[in-house]
Amino acid sequence: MLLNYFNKINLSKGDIVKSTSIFLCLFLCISSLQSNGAESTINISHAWVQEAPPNADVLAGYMELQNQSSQTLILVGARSDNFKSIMLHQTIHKAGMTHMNHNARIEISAGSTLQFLPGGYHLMLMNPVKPIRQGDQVQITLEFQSGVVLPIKFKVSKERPK
Ligand SMILES: [Cu+2]
Repeated sequence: MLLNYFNKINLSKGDIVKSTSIFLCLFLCISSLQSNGAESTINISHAWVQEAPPNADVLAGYMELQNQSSQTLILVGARSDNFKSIMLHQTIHKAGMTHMNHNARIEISAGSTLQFLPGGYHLMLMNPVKPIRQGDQVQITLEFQSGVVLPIKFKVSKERPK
C-alpha cells in the first residue's frame, strides 16, 4: 500500500518534470522564432559610450532606438562582459534639481524613436572590468520583454558619433 503510494508520487513528479521541460522548450523555441522576426524591426544607431577618466567606476551609454514594428517595444535590461552591471536610467530635472531615475522597463511605442542622450535616458554602466578608452568598441546586449536580445557595438567617444 505504502509502496504503491510512493510509486504514484514518483510517477506524477516525473510527469510534472516532463511537462515542464516540454513547456520550457516550447517557450524557448517560440522566443527564438520571435527574435528572428523582430530583429529587423528594431533599429539601433548612434550607439556610443561617453569617454570617462580611466579610473571611472561608472560610465554612460547612449543610442537611438527605432521601433519599426507595429507593437510597443519594451526594453527591460542590458548586460555586457565589460561591466559588472548595467541599469536603465533617466536623468530628470525637477524643481531646479537633477537626479537619476532607475527604470525597470522603458517602452518605445510602435513606429516611434527613442533617444538616449546626455541629460535623458541612458544606460548606466557600472564597474568596468578593464579600462575603457576612446576609440574602443564595447559590446552591450539589449534585452527586450518579448525575449529578443540584441548585441550592439557601442563606440567609446567624447561625443555622439555621426
Ligand atoms: Cu544614471
